[in-house]
Amino acid sequence: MEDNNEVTINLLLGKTQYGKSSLGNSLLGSYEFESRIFPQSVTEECRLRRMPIPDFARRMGRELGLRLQVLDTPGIPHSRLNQDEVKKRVRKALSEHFPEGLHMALLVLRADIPHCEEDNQHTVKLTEDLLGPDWKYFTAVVFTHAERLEDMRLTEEKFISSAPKSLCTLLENAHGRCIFRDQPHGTLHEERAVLLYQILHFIRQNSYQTLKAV
Ligand SMILES: Nc1nc2c(ncn2[C@@H]2O[C@H](COP(=O)(O)OP(=O)(O)O)[C@@H](O)[C@H]2O)c(=O)[nH]1
Ligand SMILES: [Mg+2]
Repeated sequence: MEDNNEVTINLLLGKTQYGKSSLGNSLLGSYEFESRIFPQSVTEECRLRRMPIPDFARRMGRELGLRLQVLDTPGIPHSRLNQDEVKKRVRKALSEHFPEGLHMALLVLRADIPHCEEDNQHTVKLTEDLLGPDWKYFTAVVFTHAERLEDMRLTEEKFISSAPKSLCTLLENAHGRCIFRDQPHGTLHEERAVLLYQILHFIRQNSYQTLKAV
């Protein structure tokens, strides 16, 4: 934990239309990133938003503030940018905005569509490419559209045990750090509290270390 009792998180990675920008808004508790259903990629530039959350918690009699930083990124594949261009933009944003490194990258996947071997291998390669070999210690998987689990009559545990091998390997690599996110209901602030609680738990488990981008 930094001296000023502040932690900084996150980078959002994942495919177009998987819900990265929408998740970023929930993390910030505010509609900061454009997020909508659309036949083309909506996000083209990396965007950083900062949000101070005063009095987030108390520790040893002291108020603990949180300075949240969320970096939204264009997805891969992208409808207008080639893969190298997206990587270039993400790398540039990482070095510009996180010179001290980042606490947690969120790899956004969807719970409502099948995960194919090739897709998952590609996701791992991309994450490793952008974050380096230590990505495994600093990445959590977020499954959006998890409200559909009910339609599949699956619990979160059953979903994971029914997942294809490559997805299980991906989750193992991420040391089992995984969050299921439902269609946002309730207020953004309520969702933020739930998400931050889980992410801060992962960050605490890492003793607040940061990953320096490669
Ligand atoms: N039902 C449902 N819709 C979601 C969820 N997450 C995101 N969406 C919707 O999916 C659409 C695309 O989201 P967006 O954040 O723009 O995706 P991005 O391309 O990854 O940034 C938006 O209409 C979101 O409201 C979720 O967990 N459940
Ligand atoms: Mg987006």
